[in-house]
Amino acid sequence: MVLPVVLLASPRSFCAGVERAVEIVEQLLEQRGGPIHVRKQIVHNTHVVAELEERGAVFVDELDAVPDGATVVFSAHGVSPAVRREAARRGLDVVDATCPLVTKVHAEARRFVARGDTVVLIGHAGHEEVEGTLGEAPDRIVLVDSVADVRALEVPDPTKVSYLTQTTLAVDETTEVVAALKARFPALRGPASDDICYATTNRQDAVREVAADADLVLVVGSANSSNSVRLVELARRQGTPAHLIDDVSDIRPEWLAGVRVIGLSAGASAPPRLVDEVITALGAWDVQVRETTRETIQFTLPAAVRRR
Ligand code: 2E6
Ligand code: F3S
Repeated sequence: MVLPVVLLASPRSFCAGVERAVEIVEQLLEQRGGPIHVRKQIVHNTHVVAELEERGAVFVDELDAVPDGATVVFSAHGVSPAVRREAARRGLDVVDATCPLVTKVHAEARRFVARGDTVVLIGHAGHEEVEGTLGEAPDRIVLVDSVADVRALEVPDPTKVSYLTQTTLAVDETTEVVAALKARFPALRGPASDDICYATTNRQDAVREVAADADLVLVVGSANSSNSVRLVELARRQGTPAHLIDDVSDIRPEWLAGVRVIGLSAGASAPPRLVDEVITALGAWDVQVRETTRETIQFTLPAAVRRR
């Protein structure tokens, strides 16, 4: 068997928002001891969740599973104002791990609604980030997922429409949806800069680069991780077979038949060590890093967990 060359996409794996969210839970466990309750998965990765669970984090679906007065962490994907109100009513000690770039989208939603616009949120139904953003003004924000959705859209005043996006969408698909919105609503207004976050954009650029030269693309990430799934779809749209793997054990031998060059990346919520394990298991004879940009962004921790 010919050992493969691995083209390692860079940037890949943890983004600044995930680093911050995981660090918040780790610090709380260290400073206050377990159990620390977390509403929803802190980030959409089975390994991150399992490791934190082992250390004393308790992941719950809703606040009613959190004891009165306990500490609860809000996940990186954000929450609706209704969830914040409920936590306050219950006297819960909230530590908010919402990514600052999601918080920015919530602020835009409130600003656009306040100026009287219907807000069109481009995103995927049922995703926690989308649920949280919609919750800023459920009767004034409408969700669209595609150009077809835009065509079917009815708004009270077509001259007063703004758009926002989920942070983890495919850049190319979103450009098409925004163009369709502009065609239907020429007075459309949007955010000052894209809501698709820097980490999503950078990981897509890097995967595009490796997919062009690879026979197969593997993306480490969990099935419910929107940004990870987008990376697989992007590679496939380029014509390169691609698979999402939670870890090395998901790799099927038949995927590797006749494959000489493997493009490898990881979604923003996938721990770097899982990528190392894949490289080791593939027995690559050469690993070439394809860096499309270098990330330096870091977010500060909330005051509640900052080390004094
Ligand atoms: C929060 C917001 C955006 O499914 P998705 O890609 O949104 O989430 P994760 O947890 O896989 O990635 C990080 C993240 C957190 N992205
Ligand atoms: Fe935030 Fe983007 Fe990561 S929204 S959590 S920096 S994928």
